[in-house]
Amino acid sequence: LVASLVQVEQTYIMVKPDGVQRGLVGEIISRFERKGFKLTGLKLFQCPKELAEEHYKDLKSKSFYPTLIDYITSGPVVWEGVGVVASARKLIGSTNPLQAEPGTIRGDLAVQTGRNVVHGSDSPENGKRETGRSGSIPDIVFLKHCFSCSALWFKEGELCEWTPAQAPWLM
Ligand code: RTP
Repeated sequence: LVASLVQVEQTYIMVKPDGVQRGLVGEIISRFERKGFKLTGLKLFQCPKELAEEHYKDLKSKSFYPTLIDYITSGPVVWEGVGVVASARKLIGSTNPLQAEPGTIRGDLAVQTGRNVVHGSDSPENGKRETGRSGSIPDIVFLKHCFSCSALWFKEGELCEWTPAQAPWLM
C-alpha cells in the first residue's frame, strides 16, 4: 500500500448548456485530462431550477440572475487533484471571455459572459459543497470502490474512488 501525503482537493466543473450544445464536452474534459487531473464523477442531466438557484444563491441580487438561472441546465463533471480548484480556474480563464487569456477554455472557446461554456468551483469549501468530497484522500493502490457523498450536484454513490494504473506522476 502506498499512501500519499499531499493535499487533494475536489472541484466541480460544469460544462454549461452552451458548451454541451456546441459539442465542447470532449474538448473541455480533454483539457483537464491532459493537465493530469483525475475524473471521479461524470453525469449529464437537465439541471432543475431549484438546484441552479441554490448553486448561484450568492448572485441572487444581481441583475443577470434570472437569465443565469435560465441558462444553466446540464452537464456536470468533477475532478480532483492537488491544487485543482485554483488550477481549474486558470484553465477556465476569466468570467468575461473577452478578458480571458488565449489558451484558456473561455479565452479560446467563448465570446459572451452569459455564454461562457464552463463553471469551476471557486474555493475548496465550495468544491466540497458542490461535489460532496473534501480534504486529502489517501491514494491507496488497488482500492477501488464507489465513494459515498451527498452534495449539491452529486448523490451518494455517484462519485468513484480509483487509482490510475500508471506510475503516479500526476494526482
Ligand atoms: P462560475 O461561477 O459560473 O464558474 O463563474 P465565475 O465564478 O467566473 O463568475 P461569477 O461572478 O460567479 O458569475 C457566475 C456566472 O454568471 C454569469 N454572469 N453573467 N451578464 C453578466 O454580467 C454576467 N455576469 C456573470 C456567467 O455565466 C458567470 O459564469
